[in-house]
Amino acid sequence: MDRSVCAQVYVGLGSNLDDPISQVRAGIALLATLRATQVDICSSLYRTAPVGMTAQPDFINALCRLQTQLDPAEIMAGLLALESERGRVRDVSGGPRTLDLDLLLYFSSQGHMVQCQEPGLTLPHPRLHERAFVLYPLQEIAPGLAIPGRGRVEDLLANCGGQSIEQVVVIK
Ligand code: PH2
Ligand code: MG
Ligand code: MG
Repeated sequence: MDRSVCAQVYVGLGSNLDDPISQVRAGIALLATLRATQVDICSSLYRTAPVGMTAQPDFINALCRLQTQLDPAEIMAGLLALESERGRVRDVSGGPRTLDLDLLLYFSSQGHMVQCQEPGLTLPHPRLHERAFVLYPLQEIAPGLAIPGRGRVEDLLANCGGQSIEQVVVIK
């Protein structure tokens, strides 16, 4: 695939049901099946304490960067279909899930960060800058990345003290 015409997309993976490590590994494999898309790099897997609704099991989180010729809406539709494939049931908002695939950041082939606010699709993801379970793996695979309007990942992480996160599996 010609990378000069590809967008770079960061996707967050999360699971806290039905063998979360296997769910996240399966999620990474499924991302590679998206049309006109390649998985460029994956972070380690992290065990993280639940943020928001705390009365639920710990999560396994990871992050992938994709090279894609799909536009944001197409990627989003693809991610929702993959979540369904892993048996995702949307009952409790922010509650336990087999597999969550979040479109976090979308950089056009010219390197511009796409911003959009539409029902069902907000870019950048509205809460990524305050979540250690996103920022930590982001720092691992894209050190020095700055999120326009928010700042450098390393600086944002400094404000996430108290969010428990532990590296569990390194994928090489
Ligand atoms: N996802 C949420 C809410 N809280 N907490 C952790 N640790 N990891 C998640 O992926 C997560 C969460 C909603 O998507
Ligand atoms: Mg999420
Ligand atoms: Mg989600």
